[in-house]
Amino acid sequence: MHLERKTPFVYQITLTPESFAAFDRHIVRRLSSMLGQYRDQVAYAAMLSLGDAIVYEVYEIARPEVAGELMTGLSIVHPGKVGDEYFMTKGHFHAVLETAEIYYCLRGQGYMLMETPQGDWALEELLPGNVLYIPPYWSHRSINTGDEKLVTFFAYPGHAGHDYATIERFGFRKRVVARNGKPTVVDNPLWRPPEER
Ligand code: S6P
Ligand code: ZN
Repeated sequence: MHLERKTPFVYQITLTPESFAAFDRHIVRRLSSMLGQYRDQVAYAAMLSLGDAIVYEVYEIARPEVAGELMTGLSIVHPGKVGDEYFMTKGHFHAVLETAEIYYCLRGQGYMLMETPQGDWALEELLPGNVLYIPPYWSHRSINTGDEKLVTFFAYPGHAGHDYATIERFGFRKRVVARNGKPTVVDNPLWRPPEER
């Protein structure tokens, strides 16, 4: 456990089975925890009836959740689709909106969909070697558009916290779906501008 450590430490993100043992927490998000997040509810129910597939996993190094610390770890989004919509994370704002985050893509291919509380949106590609800087105020959701796992390293301030409720209720302004086999950005009809909420 890294929580109490007061001296520098190293851990590996070589993705060998042994390297995962370094992490303190392993969070597994399955299809059943994504209720209401995918546009095609019929496809969602049909897929869930066949089994509760893993959509993504998070490995974390535990550190005190206070300003001055950094939370780090790996996010792994599995390949797959619900209907024509790619597997993705729930997505969140940081509870302390004035906190940034870094993602470094190690493997796979996909996108980070981002949005501000005012409704500005952005999409950036996640490919091995890409470093994504997410400024304060931008909510974020990783999306796997490839056919292997999308693996990213993340680092964010210890006191950031998470607000999932806003995204659970309205989703993101855009969705990334497959059209003719290619990732395509479409509007999310359930989204509402802040002044209409
Ligand atoms: C946390 C950071 C990541 C995500 C992870 C899963 O601030 O952005 O560790 O937690 O990618 O996504 P989500 O939306 O389920 O937390
Ligand atoms: Zn975050």
